[in-house]
Amino acid sequence: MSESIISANLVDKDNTARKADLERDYASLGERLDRRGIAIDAIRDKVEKFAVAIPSWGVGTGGTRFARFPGAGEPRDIFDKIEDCAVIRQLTQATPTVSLHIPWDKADPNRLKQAASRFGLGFDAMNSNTFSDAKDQALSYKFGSLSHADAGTRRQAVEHNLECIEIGKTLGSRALTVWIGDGSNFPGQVNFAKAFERYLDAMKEVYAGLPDGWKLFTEHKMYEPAFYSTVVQDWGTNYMIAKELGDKAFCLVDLGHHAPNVNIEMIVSRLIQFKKLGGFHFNDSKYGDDDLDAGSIDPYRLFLVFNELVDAELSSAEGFDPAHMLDQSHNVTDPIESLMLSAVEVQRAYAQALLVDRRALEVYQDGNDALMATQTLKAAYRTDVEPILAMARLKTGGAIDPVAAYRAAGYRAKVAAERPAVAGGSGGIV
Ligand SMILES: [Mn+2]
Repeated sequence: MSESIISANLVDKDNTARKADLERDYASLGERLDRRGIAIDAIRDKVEKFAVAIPSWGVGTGGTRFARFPGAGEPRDIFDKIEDCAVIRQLTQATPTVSLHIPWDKADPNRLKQAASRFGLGFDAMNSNTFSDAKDQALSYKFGSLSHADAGTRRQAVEHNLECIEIGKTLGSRALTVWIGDGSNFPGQVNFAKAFERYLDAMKEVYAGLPDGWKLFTEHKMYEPAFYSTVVQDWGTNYMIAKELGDKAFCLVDLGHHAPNVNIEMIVSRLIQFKKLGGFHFNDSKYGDDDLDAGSIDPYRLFLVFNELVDAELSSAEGFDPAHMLDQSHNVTDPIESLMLSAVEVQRAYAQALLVDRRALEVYQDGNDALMATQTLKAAYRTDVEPILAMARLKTGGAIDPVAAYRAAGYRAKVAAERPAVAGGSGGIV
Protein backbone atom coordinates (compact mmCIF):
# COMPACT_ATOMS: atom_id res chain seq x y z
CA MET A 1 0.00 0.00 0.00
CA SER A 2 1.58 3.25 -1.07
CA GLU A 3 1.54 6.42 1.00
CA SER A 4 -0.69 9.39 0.24
CA ILE A 5 0.62 12.91 0.67
CA ILE A 6 -2.78 14.60 0.69
CA SER A 7 -5.01 13.28 3.48
CA ALA A 8 -7.36 10.62 2.09
CA ASN A 9 -10.09 11.94 4.42
CA LEU A 10 -9.83 15.36 2.88
CA VAL A 11 -10.13 13.96 -0.65
CA ASP A 12 -13.11 11.84 0.45
CA LYS A 13 -14.79 14.86 1.98
CA ASP A 14 -14.35 16.92 -1.17
CA ASN A 15 -15.58 14.02 -3.32
CA THR A 16 -18.61 13.41 -1.12
CA ALA A 17 -19.75 16.99 -1.65
CA ARG A 18 -19.59 16.54 -5.45
CA LYS A 19 -20.62 12.92 -5.86
CA ALA A 20 -24.41 13.25 -6.24
CA ASP A 21 -24.08 15.85 -9.01
CA LEU A 22 -21.46 13.77 -10.77
CA GLU A 23 -23.64 10.67 -10.68
CA ARG A 24 -26.52 12.60 -12.23
CA ASP A 25 -24.27 14.07 -14.94
CA TYR A 26 -22.74 10.67 -15.66
CA ALA A 27 -26.16 9.02 -15.96
CA SER A 28 -27.40 11.76 -18.26
CA LEU A 29 -24.33 11.56 -20.51
CA GLY A 30 -24.60 7.77 -20.43
CA GLU A 31 -28.15 7.97 -21.73
CA ARG A 32 -27.16 10.30 -24.57
CA LEU A 33 -24.17 8.14 -25.54
CA ASP A 34 -26.41 5.08 -25.43
CA ARG A 35 -28.50 6.64 -28.20
CA ARG A 36 -25.31 6.85 -30.25
CA GLY A 37 -24.59 3.18 -29.56
CA ILE A 38 -21.74 3.93 -27.13
CA ALA A 39 -21.47 2.31 -23.69
CA ILE A 40 -20.23 4.98 -21.30
CA ASP A 41 -18.67 2.47 -18.88
CA ALA A 42 -16.48 1.05 -21.64
CA ILE A 43 -15.14 4.55 -22.40
CA ARG A 44 -14.56 5.15 -18.69
CA ASP A 45 -12.65 1.84 -18.39
CA LYS A 46 -10.30 2.94 -21.16
CA VAL A 47 -9.81 6.37 -19.62
CA GLU A 48 -8.95 4.74 -16.29
CA LYS A 49 -6.14 2.83 -17.98
CA PHE A 50 -4.77 5.84 -19.84
CA ALA A 51 -1.55 7.17 -18.35
CA VAL A 52 0.71 10.12 -19.03
CA ALA A 53 4.15 10.61 -17.45
CA ILE A 54 5.17 13.70 -15.50
CA PRO A 55 8.56 15.21 -16.28
CA SER A 56 10.53 15.86 -13.09
CA TRP A 57 11.50 19.32 -14.36
CA GLY A 58 7.84 20.25 -14.87
CA VAL A 59 7.10 20.61 -11.16
CA GLY A 60 9.52 23.52 -10.83
CA THR A 61 8.54 26.97 -12.12
CA GLY A 62 9.84 27.54 -15.63
CA GLY A 63 11.14 30.71 -17.15
CA THR A 64 11.93 32.50 -20.37
CA ARG A 65 15.06 34.24 -21.66
CA PHE A 66 13.66 37.35 -19.99
CA ALA A 67 13.40 36.03 -16.47
CA ARG A 68 12.29 33.33 -14.15
CA PHE A 69 9.92 34.12 -11.31
CA PRO A 70 10.12 31.26 -8.82
CA GLY A 71 6.98 30.18 -7.03
CA ALA A 72 6.58 29.40 -3.34
CA GLY A 73 7.70 26.02 -2.07
CA GLU A 74 9.60 25.03 -5.20
CA PRO A 75 11.14 21.57 -5.04
CA ARG A 76 14.75 21.73 -3.85
CA ASP A 77 15.85 18.44 -5.33
CA ILE A 78 14.60 15.32 -7.04
CA PHE A 79 13.14 13.97 -3.80
CA ASP A 80 10.92 17.04 -3.42
CA LYS A 81 10.01 16.69 -7.09
CA ILE A 82 8.96 13.08 -6.53
CA GLU A 83 6.66 14.23 -3.71
CA ASP A 84 5.06 16.85 -5.96
CA CYS A 85 4.59 14.18 -8.64
CA ALA A 86 2.99 11.93 -6.02
CA VAL A 87 0.40 14.64 -5.32
CA ILE A 88 -0.43 14.91 -9.03
CA ARG A 89 -0.73 11.17 -9.20
CA GLN A 90 -2.90 10.89 -6.10
CA LEU A 91 -5.46 13.47 -7.20
CA THR A 92 -5.65 12.66 -10.93
CA GLN A 93 -4.80 8.92 -10.93
CA ALA A 94 -3.57 9.56 -14.47
CA THR A 95 0.17 9.97 -13.94
CA PRO A 96 1.77 6.80 -12.53
CA THR A 97 5.32 7.57 -13.69
CA VAL A 98 8.00 10.24 -13.48
CA SER A 99 10.53 10.98 -16.19
CA LEU A 100 14.00 11.97 -14.97
CA HIS A 101 16.51 14.32 -16.54
CA ILE A 102 20.15 13.52 -15.90
CA PRO A 103 22.26 15.15 -14.48
CA TRP A 104 19.59 17.45 -12.99
CA ASP A 105 18.04 14.56 -11.07
CA LYS A 106 21.19 12.64 -10.33
CA ALA A 107 21.09 10.76 -7.01
CA ASP A 108 21.71 7.25 -5.78
CA PRO A 109 19.42 5.19 -8.06
CA ASN A 110 18.39 2.86 -5.26
CA ARG A 111 17.35 5.82 -3.13
CA LEU A 112 15.42 7.25 -6.07
CA LYS A 113 13.64 3.96 -6.58
CA GLN A 114 12.76 3.74 -2.92
CA ALA A 115 11.49 7.33 -2.81
CA ALA A 116 9.22 6.77 -5.81
CA SER A 117 7.87 3.37 -4.79
CA ARG A 118 6.88 4.82 -1.41
CA PHE A 119 4.16 6.67 -3.33
CA GLY A 120 3.52 3.94 -5.87
CA LEU A 121 5.33 5.84 -8.62
CA GLY A 122 7.40 4.25 -11.37
CA PHE A 123 9.89 5.72 -13.82
CA ASP A 124 9.25 6.62 -17.42
CA ALA A 125 11.91 7.36 -20.04
CA MET A 126 15.34 8.60 -18.95
CA ASN A 127 16.29 11.94 -20.47
CA SER A 128 19.89 12.80 -21.21
CA ASN A 129 21.24 16.33 -21.21
CA THR A 130 24.05 17.28 -23.55
CA PHE A 131 22.55 20.69 -24.31
CA SER A 132 24.05 22.38 -21.26
CA ASP A 133 27.30 22.02 -19.35
CA ALA A 134 27.20 20.19 -16.04
CA LYS A 135 29.38 21.28 -13.14
CA ASP A 136 32.99 20.06 -13.51
CA GLN A 137 32.38 18.77 -17.02
CA ALA A 138 35.64 18.40 -18.97
CA LEU A 139 34.51 19.54 -22.42
CA SER A 140 31.86 22.14 -23.24
CA TYR A 141 28.71 21.62 -25.32
CA LYS A 142 28.61 25.26 -26.38
CA PHE A 143 29.17 24.20 -30.00
CA GLY A 144 27.32 20.92 -29.90
CA SER A 145 27.54 17.47 -28.36
CA LEU A 146 26.78 14.32 -30.36
CA SER A 147 27.50 16.18 -33.62
CA HIS A 148 30.45 18.24 -32.28
CA ALA A 149 33.44 18.65 -34.58
CA ASP A 150 35.71 17.38 -31.78
CA ALA A 151 35.78 13.60 -31.28
CA GLY A 152 36.50 13.93 -27.55
CA THR A 153 33.36 16.00 -27.00
CA ARG A 154 31.27 13.51 -28.96
CA ARG A 155 32.73 10.68 -26.85
CA GLN A 156 31.85 12.51 -23.64
CA ALA A 157 28.25 12.96 -24.89
CA VAL A 158 27.99 9.28 -25.83
CA GLU A 159 29.29 8.27 -22.39
CA HIS A 160 26.71 10.50 -20.73
CA ASN A 161 23.90 8.79 -22.63
CA LEU A 162 25.26 5.37 -21.70
CA GLU A 163 25.35 6.48 -18.06
CA CYS A 164 21.68 7.50 -18.30
CA ILE A 165 20.87 3.99 -19.51
CA GLU A 166 22.79 2.50 -16.57
CA ILE A 167 20.86 4.61 -14.06
CA GLY A 168 17.61 3.77 -15.83
CA LYS A 169 18.30 0.05 -15.58
CA THR A 170 18.29 0.25 -11.77
CA LEU A 171 15.16 2.43 -11.79
CA GLY A 172 13.17 0.11 -14.03
CA SER A 173 12.99 2.59 -16.90
CA ARG A 174 12.60 1.14 -20.39
CA ALA A 175 13.53 4.03 -22.64
CA LEU A 176 16.12 6.71 -23.27
CA THR A 177 15.19 10.06 -24.78
CA VAL A 178 18.20 11.78 -26.27
CA TRP A 179 18.02 15.57 -26.01
CA ILE A 180 20.42 17.71 -27.97
CA GLY A 181 20.77 21.41 -28.68
CA ASP A 182 23.13 20.81 -31.59
CA GLY A 183 22.86 23.07 -34.58
CA SER A 184 24.11 26.42 -35.78
CA ASN A 185 23.26 30.07 -35.38
CA PHE A 186 24.77 31.35 -38.63
CA PRO A 187 24.70 30.25 -42.25
CA GLY A 188 28.02 28.60 -42.98
CA GLN A 189 28.77 27.87 -39.32
CA VAL A 190 28.55 24.09 -39.80
CA ASN A 191 28.52 21.68 -42.68
CA PHE A 192 25.00 20.17 -42.52
CA ALA A 193 25.95 16.76 -43.91
CA LYS A 194 29.09 16.31 -41.84
CA ALA A 195 27.33 17.34 -38.64
CA PHE A 196 24.48 14.88 -39.29
CA GLU A 197 26.94 12.12 -40.11
CA ARG A 198 28.83 12.70 -36.85
CA TYR A 199 25.50 12.70 -34.98
CA LEU A 200 24.42 9.41 -36.55
CA ASP A 201 27.77 7.76 -35.78
CA ALA A 202 27.56 8.86 -32.15
CA MET A 203 23.93 7.72 -31.89
CA LYS A 204 24.88 4.30 -33.19
CA GLU A 205 27.16 3.92 -30.17
CA VAL A 206 24.35 4.97 -27.83
CA TYR A 207 21.96 2.58 -29.58
CA ALA A 208 24.45 -0.26 -29.15
CA GLY A 209 24.25 0.28 -25.38
CA LEU A 210 20.47 -0.22 -25.19
CA PRO A 211 19.41 -3.25 -23.13
CA ASP A 212 16.84 -5.68 -24.52
CA GLY A 213 13.31 -4.38 -24.24
CA TRP A 214 14.42 -0.74 -24.26
CA LYS A 215 13.47 1.94 -26.75
CA LEU A 216 15.48 4.92 -27.95
CA PHE A 217 13.56 8.14 -28.57
CA THR A 218 14.72 11.11 -30.59
CA GLU A 219 12.83 14.37 -30.73
CA HIS A 220 12.86 16.81 -33.61
CA LYS A 221 12.84 20.53 -32.95
CA MET A 222 13.12 23.15 -35.64
CA TYR A 223 14.92 25.81 -33.65
CA GLU A 224 16.29 26.73 -30.21
CA PRO A 225 18.84 26.80 -28.75
CA ALA A 226 20.35 26.91 -32.26
CA PHE A 227 18.42 29.46 -34.31
CA TYR A 228 19.64 28.96 -37.86
CA SER A 229 19.73 25.19 -38.21
CA THR A 230 19.32 22.23 -35.90
CA VAL A 231 20.68 18.75 -36.48
CA VAL A 232 17.35 17.04 -35.75
CA GLN A 233 15.22 19.71 -37.35
CA ASP A 234 12.04 18.04 -38.54
CA TRP A 235 10.10 14.82 -38.52
CA GLY A 236 11.72 13.72 -41.78
CA THR A 237 15.18 13.92 -40.22
CA ASN A 238 13.82 12.24 -37.10
CA TYR A 239 12.42 9.41 -39.18
CA MET A 240 15.77 8.99 -40.98
CA ILE A 241 17.49 8.65 -37.60
CA ALA A 242 15.05 6.04 -36.31
CA LYS A 243 15.28 4.15 -39.60
CA GLU A 244 19.07 4.30 -39.65
CA LEU A 245 19.48 3.15 -36.06
CA GLY A 246 17.17 0.14 -36.02
CA ASP A 247 14.06 -1.46 -34.56
CA LYS A 248 14.47 -0.02 -31.07
CA ALA A 249 14.64 3.58 -32.30
CA PHE A 250 11.48 5.70 -32.51
CA CYS A 251 10.45 9.29 -33.08
CA LEU A 252 9.02 11.51 -30.37
CA VAL A 253 6.56 14.21 -31.32
CA ASP A 254 6.59 17.33 -29.18
CA LEU A 255 3.57 19.37 -30.19
CA GLY A 256 5.48 22.65 -29.82
CA HIS A 257 8.39 21.68 -32.06
CA HIS A 258 6.80 22.53 -35.40
CA ALA A 259 6.26 25.64 -37.44
CA PRO A 260 2.87 27.30 -36.85
CA ASN A 261 -0.05 25.60 -38.58
CA VAL A 262 1.86 22.44 -39.47
CA ASN A 263 -0.49 19.46 -39.71
CA ILE A 264 0.88 17.55 -36.72
CA GLU A 265 -1.87 14.92 -36.75
CA MET A 266 -0.79 13.92 -40.25
CA ILE A 267 2.82 13.59 -39.11
CA VAL A 268 1.52 11.34 -36.34
CA SER A 269 -0.35 9.23 -38.88
CA ARG A 270 2.75 8.88 -41.08
CA LEU A 271 4.91 7.78 -38.16
CA ILE A 272 2.28 5.23 -37.09
CA GLN A 273 2.01 3.90 -40.64
CA PHE A 274 5.76 3.34 -40.82
CA LYS A 275 6.00 1.97 -37.24
CA LYS A 276 8.21 4.73 -35.94
CA LEU A 277 5.95 6.66 -33.59
CA GLY A 278 7.68 6.52 -30.20
CA GLY A 279 5.39 8.82 -28.32
CA PHE A 280 4.65 12.37 -27.31
CA HIS A 281 5.70 15.35 -25.39
CA PHE A 282 2.35 17.00 -24.81
CA ASN A 283 2.04 20.74 -24.42
CA ASP A 284 0.42 23.54 -26.38
CA SER A 285 1.70 26.31 -28.56
CA LYS A 286 0.50 29.67 -29.81
CA TYR A 287 3.61 30.85 -31.66
CA GLY A 288 6.48 28.39 -31.26
CA ASP A 289 7.87 26.12 -28.59
CA ASP A 290 5.85 27.98 -26.00
CA ASP A 291 5.51 24.94 -23.70
CA LEU A 292 2.03 26.05 -22.65
CA ASP A 293 -0.37 23.74 -20.83
CA ALA A 294 -1.75 20.90 -22.96
CA GLY A 295 -5.06 21.84 -24.54
CA SER A 296 -4.88 25.46 -23.37
CA ILE A 297 -4.63 27.04 -26.84
CA ASP A 298 -5.83 24.54 -29.42
CA PRO A 299 -7.74 21.68 -27.82
CA TYR A 300 -9.12 20.69 -31.23
CA ARG A 301 -5.63 19.94 -32.51
CA LEU A 302 -4.98 17.77 -29.46
CA PHE A 303 -8.23 15.95 -30.24
CA LEU A 304 -7.20 15.47 -33.89
CA VAL A 305 -3.89 13.95 -32.76
CA PHE A 306 -5.84 11.55 -30.52
CA ASN A 307 -8.19 10.80 -33.35
CA GLU A 308 -5.18 9.31 -35.17
CA LEU A 309 -4.02 7.48 -32.05
CA VAL A 310 -7.42 5.94 -31.36
CA ASP A 311 -7.72 4.96 -35.01
CA ALA A 312 -4.41 3.08 -34.69
CA GLU A 313 -5.43 1.58 -31.33
CA LEU A 314 -8.75 0.29 -32.65
CA SER A 315 -7.22 -1.11 -35.83
CA SER A 316 -4.48 -2.78 -33.74
CA ALA A 317 -1.73 -1.12 -35.80
CA GLU A 318 1.41 -3.22 -35.65
CA GLY A 319 3.99 -2.08 -33.11
CA PHE A 320 1.73 0.71 -31.89
CA ASP A 321 2.55 1.50 -28.27
CA PRO A 322 3.29 5.21 -27.90
CA ALA A 323 4.70 6.76 -24.74
CA HIS A 324 2.83 9.75 -23.32
CA MET A 325 4.55 12.49 -21.40
CA LEU A 326 3.83 16.11 -20.60
CA ASP A 327 6.64 18.53 -21.44
CA GLN A 328 5.66 22.02 -20.34
CA SER A 329 7.06 25.11 -18.70
CA HIS A 330 4.85 26.74 -16.09
CA ASN A 331 5.75 30.37 -15.64
CA VAL A 332 2.67 31.97 -14.07
CA THR A 333 0.74 29.07 -12.54
CA ASP A 334 1.34 26.59 -9.75
CA PRO A 335 3.09 23.79 -11.69
CA ILE A 336 1.20 21.08 -9.79
CA GLU A 337 -2.16 22.59 -10.77
CA SER A 338 -1.05 23.03 -14.39
CA LEU A 339 0.23 19.46 -14.61
CA MET A 340 -2.93 18.01 -13.06
CA LEU A 341 -5.16 19.88 -15.49
CA SER A 342 -2.88 19.07 -18.43
CA ALA A 343 -3.02 15.36 -17.64
CA VAL A 344 -6.80 15.68 -17.57
CA GLU A 345 -6.79 17.55 -20.91
CA VAL A 346 -4.81 14.76 -22.53
CA GLN A 347 -7.27 12.22 -21.13
CA ARG A 348 -10.14 14.37 -22.38
CA ALA A 349 -8.80 14.34 -25.94
CA TYR A 350 -8.45 10.56 -25.69
CA ALA A 351 -12.01 10.12 -24.40
CA GLN A 352 -13.44 12.39 -27.11
CA ALA A 353 -11.51 10.51 -29.80
CA LEU A 354 -12.98 7.25 -28.48
CA LEU A 355 -16.45 8.66 -29.26
CA VAL A 356 -15.80 9.12 -32.98
CA ASP A 357 -18.22 7.01 -35.02
CA ARG A 358 -15.51 5.37 -37.11
CA ARG A 359 -17.80 3.27 -39.24
CA ALA A 360 -19.79 6.34 -40.27
CA LEU A 361 -16.56 8.27 -40.85
CA GLU A 362 -15.28 5.63 -43.22
CA VAL A 363 -18.51 5.64 -45.21
CA TYR A 364 -18.39 9.44 -45.52
CA GLN A 365 -14.73 9.34 -46.51
CA ASP A 366 -15.28 6.70 -49.17
CA GLY A 367 -18.34 8.55 -50.43
CA ASN A 368 -16.46 11.87 -50.63
CA ASP A 369 -18.92 13.45 -48.21
CA ALA A 370 -16.49 15.98 -46.77
CA LEU A 371 -19.14 17.84 -44.79
CA MET A 372 -20.48 14.81 -42.94
CA ALA A 373 -16.99 13.38 -42.44
CA THR A 374 -15.83 16.48 -40.65
CA GLN A 375 -19.13 16.73 -38.73
CA THR A 376 -18.53 13.19 -37.49
CA LEU A 377 -15.32 14.36 -35.85
CA LYS A 378 -16.99 17.50 -34.52
CA ALA A 379 -19.82 15.47 -32.96
CA ALA A 380 -17.28 13.57 -30.89
CA TYR A 381 -15.25 16.67 -30.07
CA ARG A 382 -18.32 18.65 -28.97
CA THR A 383 -19.30 16.00 -26.42
CA ASP A 384 -18.58 17.14 -22.88
CA VAL A 385 -16.81 14.08 -21.47
CA GLU A 386 -16.02 15.67 -18.10
CA PRO A 387 -18.38 13.28 -16.21
CA ILE A 388 -16.44 10.32 -17.68
CA LEU A 389 -13.08 11.75 -16.59
CA ALA A 390 -14.35 12.68 -13.14
CA MET A 391 -15.99 9.28 -12.64
CA ALA A 392 -12.74 7.56 -13.70
CA ARG A 393 -10.89 9.56 -11.05
CA LEU A 394 -13.49 8.84 -8.38
CA LYS A 395 -13.44 5.12 -9.10
CA THR A 396 -9.66 4.88 -8.95
CA GLY A 397 -9.24 6.87 -5.73
CA GLY A 398 -8.55 10.30 -7.19
CA ALA A 399 -10.38 13.58 -6.75
CA ILE A 400 -13.52 14.54 -8.68
CA ASP A 401 -12.08 18.06 -8.81
CA PRO A 402 -8.28 17.73 -8.44
CA VAL A 403 -7.54 21.46 -8.21
CA ALA A 404 -10.24 22.06 -5.60
CA ALA A 405 -8.97 19.16 -3.48
CA TYR A 406 -5.38 20.34 -3.89
CA ARG A 407 -6.24 23.87 -2.81
CA ALA A 408 -8.34 22.64 0.10
CA ALA A 409 -5.37 20.58 1.29
CA GLY A 410 -3.11 23.64 1.44
CA TYR A 411 -0.20 21.63 0.04
CA ARG A 412 1.61 24.59 -1.52
CA ALA A 413 1.58 26.62 1.71
CA LYS A 414 2.76 23.59 3.64
CA VAL A 415 5.77 22.92 1.41
CA ALA A 416 6.53 26.64 1.17
CA ALA A 417 7.10 26.58 4.92
CA GLU A 418 9.48 23.61 4.60
CA ARG A 419 11.32 24.52 1.40
CA PRO A 420 13.29 27.77 1.52
CA ALA A 421 12.61 30.30 -1.24
CA VAL A 422 14.99 30.08 -4.17
CA ALA A 423 16.48 33.09 -5.93
CA GLY A 424 14.77 34.25 -9.10
CA GLY A 425 15.89 36.75 -11.66
CA SER A 426 18.03 34.82 -14.06
CA GLY A 427 16.48 33.57 -17.25
CA GLY A 428 16.61 30.13 -18.66
CA ILE A 429 14.37 27.26 -19.50
CA VAL A 430 14.17 24.47 -17.00
MN1 LIG B 1 9.97 18.02 -25.55
